[in-house]
Amino acid sequence: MLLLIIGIAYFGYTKGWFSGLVPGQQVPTAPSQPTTPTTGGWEGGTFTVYVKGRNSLDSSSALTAGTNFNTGIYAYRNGHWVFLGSDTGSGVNIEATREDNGYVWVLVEEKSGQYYYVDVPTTLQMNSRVSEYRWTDADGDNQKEFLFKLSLLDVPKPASGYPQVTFYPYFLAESGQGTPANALQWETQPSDIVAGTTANKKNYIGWAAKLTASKRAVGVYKIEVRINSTDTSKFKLDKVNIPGVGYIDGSQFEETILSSETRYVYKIGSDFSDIVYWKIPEGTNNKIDLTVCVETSLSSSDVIQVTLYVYQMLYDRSTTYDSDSVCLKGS
Ligand SMILES: [Ca+2]
Repeated sequence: MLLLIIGIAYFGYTKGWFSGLVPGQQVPTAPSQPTTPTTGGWEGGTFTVYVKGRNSLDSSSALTAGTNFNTGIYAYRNGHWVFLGSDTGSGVNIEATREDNGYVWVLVEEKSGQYYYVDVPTTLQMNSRVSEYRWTDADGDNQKEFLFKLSLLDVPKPASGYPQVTFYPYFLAESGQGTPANALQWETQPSDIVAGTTANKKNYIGWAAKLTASKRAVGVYKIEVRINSTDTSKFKLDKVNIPGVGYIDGSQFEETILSSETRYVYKIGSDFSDIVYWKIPEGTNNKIDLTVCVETSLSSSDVIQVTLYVYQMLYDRSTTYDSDSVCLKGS
């Protein structure tokens, strides 16, 4: 047995299993992310950067920088954002320095009257030169926007002119298109329900919403259910289906009992970076399931009214909501 252990130990030693344990021997560490390109040293230089917008839900649609959305190219130097230039549709020459380490940041944000949300996941997926983004205020207007980190490393030098890089930010067309009431509409407004007098009866209220047209999206930041009663022995919010978030248990809503009603609030987010976007791609059913399940323990004369509120954030951060009510009756 002892021989076996010594044998394994010796074998392990020859394989370097214990190299990190030997005093004085350097422990190998994972290489840190290179800040210079592997082929030659990064020296900076002038680059022509093109920013070409695309519609995530409409591959035939091209969006022009400066016309359909705002953009700017920034470097992050010594803790400060430095504006380098902006493409207005035909490319812009920017000068990157050695300290930029081969990266610049492309700011992308909505433009007044153009009704587009920035689609971050699709932008990351469709640009091999972009691996991360930030949600920050780089242009100093006290509002955050998305910035995508664009690699300038290993860009081939053309026979003439500057090395060229094209960045494709993706966008979602906002459903309202300038009319907030159109951003979200009811697809199904259920009739009142006879819940009966059975205790803990589960009542599924089959609300559904729709967008004005396919190939559009709406940002949603809050869901609220209001019940016109304060007697919580008669009802319980069981579940709410919130597309893009989940079939959320009523216990995850914040309950507030007011003088004549009880409110349940589920806050999804507060700005473009953390809200959900309900999308209707072309050829898909324009129906957004918002089923709400309320448990009731009613007497035959009870009637409680349940109202669903859906709060939306439009392309320009303005907000709107839709609501609809259904009564649950004891008989
Ligand atoms: Ca800003």
